[in-house]
Amino acid sequence: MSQSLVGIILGSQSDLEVMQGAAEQLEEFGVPFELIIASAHRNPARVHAWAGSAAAEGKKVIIAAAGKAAHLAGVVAASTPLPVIAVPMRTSDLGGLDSLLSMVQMPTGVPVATVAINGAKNAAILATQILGAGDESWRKVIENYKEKLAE
Ligand code: RP5
Repeated sequence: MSQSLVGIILGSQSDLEVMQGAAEQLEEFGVPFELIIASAHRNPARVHAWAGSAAAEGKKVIIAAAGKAAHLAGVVAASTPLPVIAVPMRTSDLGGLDSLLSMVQMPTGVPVATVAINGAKNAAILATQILGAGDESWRKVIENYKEKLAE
């Protein structure tokens, strides 16, 4: 199996259905990825260990999806030099505005790139674009994708 270039981390099993959209898009692009479920609240040690070793393992980008008081992307960003893309999950009480504000309002110094509420597919596209910034073959994948979009 190829080395994972993208790491996807979900705060809960309940985020998986939406985040399949990111996994499917990466599969379509041929980007190798790893997906784990670990909560910043329930499994902080596991999150810290996973994020802390991601760069050394060869990952280039992280996608972190969580809902409600969604600390996960920020916690991951605190533990890795890799770029982190945050996906705010739609929630039953506040519609995902809670998740969105928790992610997009990161204080200066620890940025995360936040996509739309439930924006799983965009997270995968952005992750591949980040790969493409330093690798011609991934850039070509995005160019082909954009050509198809325009058709
Ligand atoms: C967050 O709380 C998860 O990311 C999920 O979106 C939300 C609800 O989690 P569950 O109670 O469904 O496990 O930690």
